[in-house]
Amino acid sequence: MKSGFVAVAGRPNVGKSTLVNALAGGKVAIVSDKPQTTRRRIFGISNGDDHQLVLADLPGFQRPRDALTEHMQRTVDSSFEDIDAVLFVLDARARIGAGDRYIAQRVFSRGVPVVIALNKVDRLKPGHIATQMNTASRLGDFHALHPVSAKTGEGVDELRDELVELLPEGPLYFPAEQRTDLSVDEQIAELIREKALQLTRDEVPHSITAEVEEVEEKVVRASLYVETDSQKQILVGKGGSMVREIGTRARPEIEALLGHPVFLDLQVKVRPRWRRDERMLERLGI
Ligand SMILES: Nc1nc2c(ncn2[C@@H]2O[C@H](COP(=O)(O)OP(=O)(O)O)[C@@H](O)[C@H]2O)c(=O)[nH]1
Ligand SMILES: [Mg+2]
Repeated sequence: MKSGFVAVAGRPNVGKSTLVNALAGGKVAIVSDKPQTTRRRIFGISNGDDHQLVLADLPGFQRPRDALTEHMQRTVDSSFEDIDAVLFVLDARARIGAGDRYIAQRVFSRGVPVVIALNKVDRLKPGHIATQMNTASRLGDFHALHPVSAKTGEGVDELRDELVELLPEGPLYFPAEQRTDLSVDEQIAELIREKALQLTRDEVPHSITAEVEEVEEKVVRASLYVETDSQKQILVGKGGSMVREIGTRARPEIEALLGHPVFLDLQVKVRPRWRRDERMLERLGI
């Protein structure tokens, strides 16, 4: 039995969470095209007959601007302790540049093998992929480099095999059927936040957080928090249309998670400056 921990590093939006989901074989981390979608460390667990690969999906490296981003960066730093390897994710569709080199400085100095995943190669021309692989290979002394598409699954099995190879012999750290370390309540809150992120833009996504109040037999009660009244108006929408749409999108995934139909009671609330509120951040597990 091989088992161990791999930290997933990379710029925001390169597809770290999508790749963790693909490697874990199911949705554990929410995904959006908004930066800061991933706010806390989430374990995505790949279980096989001969392995348990625990991937730490992380917020992107960033310069802290408030208590929220400071907590996020602290999470990133501490997640690099006691790991067996780093999975360094790059976006094949973007220019590999200063942002990636900044992260390379941090990941290649850890004394653990670094596997590079060049993500989003779907629908890219082979010549372009080759050029990007060449650029990626100059970022540091990597153990292996895999072109993958987290979206289509291309190259993901090979990448998983490579990572499992790097793990030591070890025990099961989680029950073999478990795919994440988030509680069911936390997973539901994340799914609701994902839908809210998909439907909002500009500064609003940064100001949204979600919390589950209660999961009963047939009802899930949850709240979306924003920081100002005008953000609340946006999230509620005309005659409640926006919050209804968020609920409509989230409910099927919540039902799949719980295994039965539920009514989703979703309220939008204002909590001024929650991003600077240490107690709120602690409550949210950030
Ligand atoms: N075309 C394509 N898009 C991807 C792929 N992986 C992720 N994305 C998209 O990239 C965006 C950011 O993904 P996410 O996993 O949230 O990135 P993260 O910030 O690094 O965790 C989302 O819109 C994803 O749908 C991929 O392999 N191909
Ligand atoms: Mg993410």
